[in-house]
Amino acid sequence: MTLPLTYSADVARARAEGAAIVALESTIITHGMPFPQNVETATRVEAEVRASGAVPATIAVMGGRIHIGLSPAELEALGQARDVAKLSRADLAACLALGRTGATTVAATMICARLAGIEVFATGGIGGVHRGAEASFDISADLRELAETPVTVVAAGAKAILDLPKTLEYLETLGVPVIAFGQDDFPAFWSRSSGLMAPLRMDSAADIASSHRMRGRLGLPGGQLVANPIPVTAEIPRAVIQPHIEGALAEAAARGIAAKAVTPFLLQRIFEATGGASLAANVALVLANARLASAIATELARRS
Ligand code: PSU
Ligand code: MN
Repeated sequence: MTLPLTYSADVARARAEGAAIVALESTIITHGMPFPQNVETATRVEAEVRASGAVPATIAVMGGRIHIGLSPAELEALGQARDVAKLSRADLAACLALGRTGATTVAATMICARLAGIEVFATGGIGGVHRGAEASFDISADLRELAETPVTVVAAGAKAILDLPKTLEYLETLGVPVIAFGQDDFPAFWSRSSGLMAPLRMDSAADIASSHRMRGRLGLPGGQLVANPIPVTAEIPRAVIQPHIEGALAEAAARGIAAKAVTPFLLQRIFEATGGASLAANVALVLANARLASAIATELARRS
């Protein structure tokens, strides 16, 4: 049985040459940002990876196949499509088996990246433990994926729509290394600090690459979460973003939004409430994550 994988020409070439490749997710395109900013951002992120010396591989399921690397036309079509399925670990096989199309979350993108031999993945924010999880049990499958699948994920931490202390506790329980890049604090997406200490700190891509390889040598499953703070110039202070987060959470509760719809609903509401500000910050942090992920992938490729 061959895997239902389709590589773009660029990614196929990079694989043959052993060049650095950075995986990129597609749920951020379909459920994380509005059109047309989603397509513009995805295109800029790919360009940033290239400018940093690596090859971008945006991952999505289309027509029952896992696409590793999308053409500009495919990216545009995905960004404009309505009601695209959001695929996490639980949804991936069914979507493929039934010949459907869907966007991959952090968890599903990690699974696909691993199948394609890609070790590094850049995104904006990961899913986590939701506020009120003690009642709702809403904990993103992204966390367990980090414990299972050997891909280093570069994100700007997690959004304060989540319960960040519980998210860090849960990652510790799962044995996932959480590495703040260049600072001691765990970043909170739009803000550089969550007010919580990250369990680990590293200051170079080389160190992150070394610990990625060491986990493999030890036979430990799972990857690493690299939490890269948003650039200073793009930061939105916690006090400014907090009321918008509270408003979105209250509305989600009042409307009974649940399960997979929670994260997209909150992101959409916060975009609307903050206008251009949150979107500009989001774009800046994804670009910064793309640069760091490219540096890590370059280190890993050099050592292979
Ligand atoms: N958090 C963000 N932006 C995003 C997501 C999360 O700040 O776009 C997306 C990612 O694809 C992530 C998914 O993997 O939402 C998590 O969804 P859930 O909480 O339903 O697992
Ligand atoms: Mn959930």
